[in-house]
Formats: sequence, structure tokens, C-alpha cells
Amino acid sequence: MEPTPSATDVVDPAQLEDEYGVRNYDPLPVVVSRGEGAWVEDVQGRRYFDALSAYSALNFGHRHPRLLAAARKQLDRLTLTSRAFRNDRLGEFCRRLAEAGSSDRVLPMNTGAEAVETAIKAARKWGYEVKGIAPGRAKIVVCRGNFHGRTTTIVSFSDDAPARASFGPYTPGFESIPFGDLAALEAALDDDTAGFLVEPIQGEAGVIIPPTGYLTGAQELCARANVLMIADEIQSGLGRTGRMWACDHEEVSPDLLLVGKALGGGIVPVSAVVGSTEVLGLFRPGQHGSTFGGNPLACAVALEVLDLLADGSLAQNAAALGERFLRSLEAASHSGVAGIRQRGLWIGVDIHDGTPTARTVCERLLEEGVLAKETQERTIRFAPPLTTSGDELDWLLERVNSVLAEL
Ligand code: PXG
Repeated sequence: MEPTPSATDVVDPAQLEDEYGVRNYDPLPVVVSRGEGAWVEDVQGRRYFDALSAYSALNFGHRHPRLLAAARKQLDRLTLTSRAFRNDRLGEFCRRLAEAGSSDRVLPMNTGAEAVETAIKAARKWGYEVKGIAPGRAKIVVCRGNFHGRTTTIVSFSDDAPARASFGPYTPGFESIPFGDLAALEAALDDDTAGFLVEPIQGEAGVIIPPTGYLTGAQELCARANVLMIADEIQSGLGRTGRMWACDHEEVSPDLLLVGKALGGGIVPVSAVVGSTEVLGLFRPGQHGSTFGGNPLACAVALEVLDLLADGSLAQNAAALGERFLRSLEAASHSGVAGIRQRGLWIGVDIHDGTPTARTVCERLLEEGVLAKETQERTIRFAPPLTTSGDELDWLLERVNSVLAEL
């Protein structure tokens, strides 16, 4: 690796960002300049354990050697063609991801929000052309507390005030129901409903796990009402929860599966919609696309991502270490902790009212060498890389427990 320039050589990068960037984020006060595996180093050379993993985009840690090798090999051959021409990696990528998602076809995009937008278009198109919904009437049912991205259409059905306010007029055609409530879902599904869009575990809401049977029940209700079940696995998928997909915990196969974040191996943005020929086969040339979607560099990295997950051992590691994480925090029975939710290496820790905010706890963790991020006012979310070792987890737990003990 190139040596990191010393702090005195360069203008303070945080100051530059604040002066010339846009303040649409409120990052923790650390400037990261290198990373390897679960660890990053800041511009002063301090090491931190990355327990956020870029919201699951770094499921394999920083600069996984096999992902770097796959990217380098592809960089030396071909990076981009646009979809005006074919490239020699796209077909293989589509086949492998379709198989991993137990479905027929793959529509590649780049960011998660684009995969969500694509699924909304696909469901509406299917609703009009197959289900027979009257023109302009297609409805998509979504859940309260959802996070699916930040486009104008997606924030239209968000209930997160800062994400939504001042960005109207809002896109119509969505109905929001409580998450985890099958009776509400049954009541919302009607002849005009094309899709039910759901995170199998709500990430940004605080790693909210629905009641057992919710996903199976939702699949049954959708099938009965002739509605597409659309699972947003952009954050929950690709091994994070201890299985390849969070839907696997209930053996549910959604009609449309949305994949993103870790699919790009932390190197390039790669997202995709996986679905049946009946739905995705409806698209004709010119009806949807993206300059970068399906580019050969993205495909090469994503193929290596699928290879890394193929034998299930990383998901198993996530399941085992996640349970250890939970047991360790439970055994410590911190008085400041109100609740813990865990599925694989995805953990939400609620802190009691009256203690410092989750943000303050994340600032304390930072001082102890742990990068984690609050979600909502009172929840700290941990998502260490799936490649974390047992020793690394012990190191992390020691710091997390000592900070939580201060509450
Ligand atoms: N679906 C889910 C479940 C997500 O968590 C998206 C879609 C959108 O992905 P893109 O790639 O368009 O960001 C997400 C994103 C952030 C941020 O700062 C994003 C997410 C989580 C936390 C912060 O934009 N998840």
C-alpha cells in the first residue's frame, strides 16, 4: 500500500469536506485513510475495528484479497461497455445471481435505491399487463419505519421526517401499514395492489425482526391476493443474518428479491432485482436501464462475492459470532441497555431513556477504537464483517461491554 500522507502534509480533510461538500451527513469525528479486513486506520495512524461495515456493503471487510484480485484482473481487460453492446461477464453474473436467488432472471443496476425503483416499475408493469389493474391505479403496499433509499419516489412512502420534508410533491400509489402485522397486510391487499415491498428485517428502523411466521404469512397473503412480494434484502442479504437471505429464515422465496450493498464487495456499487420471467420478462428495450448497470467490472466483483458466499461458511460464521455477541451482552446485563435484537452479525442495542443518546455512545466507542453508528435516537447498530474472527470479536466485545457498562 502507498504510505498515508502525514496529517501535517495535507489540509484537514474534514475541513475541506465541510467547506466544499454538502452537509447532508453528520459523520463521527474520524477521517479514515486505509482499511484491511475488519480494521481501518485514520489519518493519524490510529486503528479502529469497523463494526458498521458500511451498512453491510463491507460484509467481507475492507479490501478482501479475493475481491481485489477479481477487480484487478477485470481492470486489466475491460471495465465498461454500456448496454449498447454486450459484455462477456454480464450473462454469467445474471445466471449465478438468479440461481443464488432461486429465480429466473436478473436486472442489474448500481445503487440500492435504483434496485427499489426498478422493482416498483416491474411490479406496476406486471400489475397492468398481467394482473389487469386499470391504467394509473396500481398500488404498492409498504411498511411503516421502512428504509428503501432516498429518491423522490422512495421518500414519498417513507415516514422518516428529515428524509421526506421539503421534497414533495410526493409520488402517489403507496399505502403504508404497520410492519409485522399480517391483519393489516390482508386488509391492504386489493384488486389494485401490484406489490408488497418489505424489508425482512428493518435495518434503519433499528434491526427490527418481525414476529416468527410474518414472512411466511405475508407470502401466503400475497399469493392469495395475486400480489408480488418484494423483499428488500439490500442490507439483510448476502450472509449478514447468518443465512444467504434473511427470507431463508422462514424459507420464503419472494417474487422479487432486491440485492445491493455487499454485492459490490465494497469496491463498486452493484445492485440487482432478481425475479421470474413472468415479471422481469415483461421489460422491452427502452423501458428501463442504466449506463453503468451490468458493467463488466461490477459483474466480475459480484461473481467473486457470490463465490465467497457459495459454501455457506461466512454465513455460518455470522450466525455463530452473532450469537456470541448477543450472549456476551446479555450476560453483562447492562443497566443502561433496554433491549437487544440480533440476527446473525446484525445487532441492534437499545439504550434506556435518560442515559446519553446512541450518538454519544458511538462517540465513546470511537474513543475506544470501535466504529459503530446509531440508528434512531436510542439504538446502536452493530454489523461487523462476516469475515470477523473469534479473537477479533472478543476484542470488540471487550470494548463494547466496557462502554455499555458506563451507561
Ligand atoms: N434498501 C435498504 C434496506 C437499505 O438499507 C437502500 C435500500 C438504499 O441503498 P443505496 O445504495 O441507494 O443507499 C438501503 C440503504 C445512507 C444510508 O447513508 C443508507 C442505508 C443505510 C444507512 C445509511 O444513505 N441503507
